[in-house]
Amino acid sequence: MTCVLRVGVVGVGIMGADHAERLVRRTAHARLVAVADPDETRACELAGRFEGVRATAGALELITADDVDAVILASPGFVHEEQVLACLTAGKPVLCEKPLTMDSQSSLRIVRAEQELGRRLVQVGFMRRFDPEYAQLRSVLADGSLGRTLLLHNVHRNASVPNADFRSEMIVRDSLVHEIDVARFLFGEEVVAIQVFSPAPTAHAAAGVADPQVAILTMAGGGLVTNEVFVNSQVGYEVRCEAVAERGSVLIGQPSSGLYSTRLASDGTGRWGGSVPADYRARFATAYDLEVQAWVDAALRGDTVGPSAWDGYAATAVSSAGMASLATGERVEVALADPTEAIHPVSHRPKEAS
Ligand code: ISE
Repeated sequence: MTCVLRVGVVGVGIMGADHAERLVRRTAHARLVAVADPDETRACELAGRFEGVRATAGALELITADDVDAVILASPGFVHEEQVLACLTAGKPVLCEKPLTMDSQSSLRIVRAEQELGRRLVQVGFMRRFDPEYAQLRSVLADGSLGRTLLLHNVHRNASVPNADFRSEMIVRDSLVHEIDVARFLFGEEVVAIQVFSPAPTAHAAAGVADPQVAILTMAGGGLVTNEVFVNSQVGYEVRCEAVAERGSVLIGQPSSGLYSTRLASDGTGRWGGSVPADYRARFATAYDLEVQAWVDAALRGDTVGPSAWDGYAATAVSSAGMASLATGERVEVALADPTEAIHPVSHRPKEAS
């Protein structure tokens, strides 16, 4: 058995650079060997921060390279299908950032290609599943002590979005998609319908962008999930979740720090409190570390764990329905393929509550 996984990272934007740093500094049994990006200058700049890492403009060249055992895709969603399929053809484990692809048909092609191959190679980057609080919440709900789960309330706020290209649809496809996966993960069921509401937008959103949005998901067993997604909240990255069950509720993601701090405010009064994380890298640092370590460890064992291609496909199918709902305000049913087409239809399914 190989004891070090040689990894290539495709895409050198915020997440690609973060994963490269993580692989080099904080991941055991992994070695970053190459980074790829169509912007070769940026790729060289990232590679140059580390010893012995090469840069290329060609994602496919990196994926097929002999010295790359496994690949992290942190490229934009519209190139994922081609790149994930290339990893499958090369027989290499791939950790693909969300969304798996831009629409459900292309995600389904990945599910089918993996099934044809006969073994799992795809892990989708829904990192909340690796966050200790989300994992604990799932265990509490799954052990049945609170009875059946009835409701989830998710809050997802970003301080701001990187550019004016971040339109209303992207709030559904790139941001809400995390909460869609959370709903599937915590309920252990598929989402059967979605309705997206657009309240009066904040003055901080680009013209014509519906921000914030509220999306209501209906789960297969009848449970409901409310999701507030607000990507120009100005404040910071706030992500929390409250589950309501028959005999109690559980809230995670409350701001906390080991420090109780006080300070004198400019108006002369004493204040207490901490800071809000600036973005997802800080808020989910532990989750990302655990996610990548689990991926590396599994790849070295010849295995794949975590959110599957089916999970990526199902989330994409719900967000596609969400984009249709955003356009009309109507509730849209989610059509999913036959789950037996997947190798692992619903991963991490909670045990039946007693
Ligand atoms: C970004 O792509 C992410 O994945 C973040 O977690 C999310 O909060 C943000 O809204 C997305 O743009």
